[in-house]
Amino acid sequence: MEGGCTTSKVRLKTDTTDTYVSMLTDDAFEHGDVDGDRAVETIAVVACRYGEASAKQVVAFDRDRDGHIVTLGRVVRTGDGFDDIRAVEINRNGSVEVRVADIVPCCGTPSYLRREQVRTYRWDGQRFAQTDGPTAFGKDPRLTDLRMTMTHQLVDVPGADTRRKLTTVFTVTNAGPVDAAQVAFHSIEGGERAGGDWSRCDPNPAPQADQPSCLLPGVPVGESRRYTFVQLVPGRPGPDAITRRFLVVHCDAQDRHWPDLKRNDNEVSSPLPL
Ligand SMILES: [Ca+2]
Ligand SMILES: [Ca+2]
Repeated sequence: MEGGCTTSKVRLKTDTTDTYVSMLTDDAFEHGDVDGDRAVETIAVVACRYGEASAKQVVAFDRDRDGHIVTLGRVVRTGDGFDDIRAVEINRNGSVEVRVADIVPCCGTPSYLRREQVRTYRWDGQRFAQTDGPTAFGKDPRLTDLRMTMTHQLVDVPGADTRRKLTTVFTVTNAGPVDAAQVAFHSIEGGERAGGDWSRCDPNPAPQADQPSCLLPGVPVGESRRYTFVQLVPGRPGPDAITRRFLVVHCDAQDRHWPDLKRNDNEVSSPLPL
């Protein structure tokens, strides 16, 4: 079994248990002499789907003396530090160049998060070993660590208005290593907007900003910025009011939102149910 995929002793049967088996992908075969015997081998990408993703491996096939197709060896497979195989090519000297990706974007994960590398493998007489290209993805250099703290003030509104005026001040610090061109505040609504930085919010963020409550100019590395939001909230929380999790997210200049290197210090609880 590899990643939930059965790779041997598969039998057809009639019961309803799902058994995931490996099969050839739609990717074109590659042909070339990868073991230096002057005969051409075939390289194929074999995949086995489980859940949303597919486990993939690059396999080299040869022919034995009787002309039967036999497996020469596995070049590489997903799970060895990467999750996807995007392309395969045999280069002029018989090495296999595999374009790998760190993730398989699915389920709302934006595709720009994916990183790709070309890694080269060569048959050493017994197995395929990596001979060129990077061996790891490492930490994504595009991500940063924002931190948020909050102070607030809640005062009665003068006159007949039973509402109260809630002023929240968020201090956002960028612990690095990347400048945050913009910051997106999420889930901070909950009343009538009544001043502070609301008027500075981007009125029309791009879809990749993930529909924040407010998108504002961000915080360079090593610096802090204060953001103030004033809103009029009910004097007594309504029946649907909940303690919200106010969240700050790094957005780049193209409104693309990015994961945080350390997510748990990006959010604070609302000072009252909203
Ligand atoms: Ca060969
Ligand atoms: Ca953080």
